[in-house]
Amino acid sequence: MSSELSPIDKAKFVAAKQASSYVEDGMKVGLGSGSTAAWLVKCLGERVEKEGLKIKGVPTSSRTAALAREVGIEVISLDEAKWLDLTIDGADEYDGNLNLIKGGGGSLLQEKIVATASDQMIVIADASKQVETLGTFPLPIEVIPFGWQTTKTLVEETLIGMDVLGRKVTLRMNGDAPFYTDEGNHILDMHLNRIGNARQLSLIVNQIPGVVENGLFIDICDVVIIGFGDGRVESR
Ligand code: ABF
Repeated sequence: MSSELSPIDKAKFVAAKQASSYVEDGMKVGLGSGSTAAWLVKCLGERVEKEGLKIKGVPTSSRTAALAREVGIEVISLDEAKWLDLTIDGADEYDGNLNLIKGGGGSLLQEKIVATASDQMIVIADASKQVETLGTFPLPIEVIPFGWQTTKTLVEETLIGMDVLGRKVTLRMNGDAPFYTDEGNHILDMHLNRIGNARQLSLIVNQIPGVVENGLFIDICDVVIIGFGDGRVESR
């Protein structure tokens, strides 16, 4: 599967392949969204076919659910699972403390719920996702559709007012037309460049009326498996 891949796809594949080896028969596994997590689902599908691996998968997006069924993984709801042994998902950024920015694909809410309801969370990522300080990638914030433009203003004014960042915050909707999540909410992208105190920012943003959740994953990730274009894999 890996011989003719581009360097970026090879990096994602080798990280996913390594992570798939952590999955044991009978596990209830949270399955992430995004292209790296799609490689994981494919690797698990190969184990279903070759070893008869039997797991129950809880997808974090409708796209992941479709792919999991396609490769023969039994898909159940989070409520049917009640709790998960392991969640494996991608990320947009990870820092030295294994804190993450996730949600670039618009599934942050289900991803955060599933990751939190797991004994262990493993992130799989190509090496380009590693950052010194979170924030280069725009921070996705999920807001309910009711008054979302007012919520956008509230978020800007709250952050600037509280001088959490001490500089102008630029908020943009994800694309031109409203981007709807699986739950029918909207995603705002907060362009911060760098986030000095991710834990504090996450707590403040989630207190703003209309905000459902944000893409900062603080103290949730246990291991990051990093793939490189030359086929190397590292864990931290
Ligand atoms: C999901 O996939 C999201 O949380 C994250 O934004 C995205 C990463 O996508 P990719 O693996 O394609 O870089 O994990």
